[in-house]
Amino acid sequence: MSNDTKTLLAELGIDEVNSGGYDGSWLDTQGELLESVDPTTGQVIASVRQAQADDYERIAERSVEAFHEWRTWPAPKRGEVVRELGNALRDKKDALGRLVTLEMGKILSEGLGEVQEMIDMADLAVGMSRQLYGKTMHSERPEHRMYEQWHPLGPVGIITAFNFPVAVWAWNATVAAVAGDSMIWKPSEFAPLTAIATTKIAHEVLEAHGAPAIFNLAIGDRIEIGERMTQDGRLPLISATGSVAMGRRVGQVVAGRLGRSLLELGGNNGLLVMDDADLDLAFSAILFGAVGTAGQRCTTTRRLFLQRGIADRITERLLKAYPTIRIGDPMDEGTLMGPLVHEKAVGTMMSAIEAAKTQGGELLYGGGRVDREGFFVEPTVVKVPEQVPITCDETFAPILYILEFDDLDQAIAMHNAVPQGLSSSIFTNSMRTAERFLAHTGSDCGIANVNIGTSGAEIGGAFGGEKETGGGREAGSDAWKAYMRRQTNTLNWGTELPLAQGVEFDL
Ligand code: UN1
Repeated sequence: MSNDTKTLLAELGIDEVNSGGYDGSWLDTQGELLESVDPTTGQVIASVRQAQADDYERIAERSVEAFHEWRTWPAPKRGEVVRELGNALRDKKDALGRLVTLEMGKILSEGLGEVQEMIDMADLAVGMSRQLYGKTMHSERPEHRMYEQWHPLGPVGIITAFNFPVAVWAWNATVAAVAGDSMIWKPSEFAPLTAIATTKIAHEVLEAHGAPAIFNLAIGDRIEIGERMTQDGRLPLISATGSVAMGRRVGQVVAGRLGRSLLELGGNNGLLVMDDADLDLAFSAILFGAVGTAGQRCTTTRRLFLQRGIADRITERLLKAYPTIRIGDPMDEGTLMGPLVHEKAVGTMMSAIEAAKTQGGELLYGGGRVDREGFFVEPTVVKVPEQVPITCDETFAPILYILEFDDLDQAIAMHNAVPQGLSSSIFTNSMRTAERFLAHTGSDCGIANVNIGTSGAEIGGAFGGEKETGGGREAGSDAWKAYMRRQTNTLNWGTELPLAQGVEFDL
């Protein structure tokens, strides 16, 4: 391990072996050792002693206690704590961003961007803490008042994926905190160290403000922690990010106990380029969308729809650019693409490429593994004659499928003919075409952009998608409502008791 890495881990309080459970203090967990592997080298960075059932029980109990105290704090006071969390993240932005890069392999600029996303969320949530508005209605009865209030909901279960190991926690945690909730975080088993570092930062902020331990952590396996959390009636909301298979399970189990789930699952994002588009803009967006984060964003551009008139020009330009993409250590300045997260992801990518070939796809670029240590692959371009089974799947890897089309209606139909519905975009200079794409008969996704790529959404909007993407909305806009319970109040300040709907009931 380099001295730089040692200094980094020391700065963030990461030891050689770390506890995987936190409930206000770090638990003496006894579960199996989980190794965190640097995908750039394949070497172990540090290990985590996972939480087990009894640890989980303790964490859940303490989270309920923390909730009971935290909900009595006025929302703007809760906002002040979240402001301090944002400031603490500002102080640690460089170190935490580096740890994200080290542990999951996204390039440093994106690792830092991820921490920036947490800071932005904290700022947004501070504002929200004074804007948890309910509506006032006009009662149909005289001398009555009707209104709604939003109350804290309870301890929230947060399940996150490796690809945005800390930003997605912040989408949930900052909003849940101002909403008055405590939480239990089950991070990805492929990014446990960033979760520990984040929890340590949050812990200091809570301590400094005498706040209860609302930001709890349970690192452990799917059965021991994930299932237990999903089945736990003490958690009224489970917010989960990850695969469709995982979300289906979480959704079913939580629905079975009539709890709420907020799901952010797979995407299979399409980008349309029309003949009249600004091709320079489109080209840059495709490159970032398809290659950024080594194709491991849920918003990654996976399907590229090119109108016939410009299809060859864009394809040739991409094929010239792909060989110049600098693949390497994500920590090095100038690297554009780091490794995939683990060996299994490399295998999954290779199988998808094979499937594409047997389904009529023509491999235009890449398709292989890069011959070096770690989990590096070539960014890949495959041209497919039409939508085939593999283009309907989300493969978490940098494979871009090119499809050509004649007219917009045909492109929209192909675009929507997949089970997922997260992000989408169109490049055009025609106002009519743009509006047609954004209309109810256009893109069926939760996110639809014009002259902007599919990935890299700002936090101000509600993030999430339709169909198998799960329907959840996180981050900005009114996504906070998922973390609170709505109460409708009707208050009679008169001397009569008129009944609604004109019902008479007199003795
Ligand atoms: C994810 O991949 O789970 O829009 C989230 C984006 C990022 C978030 C991606 N802001 O690409």
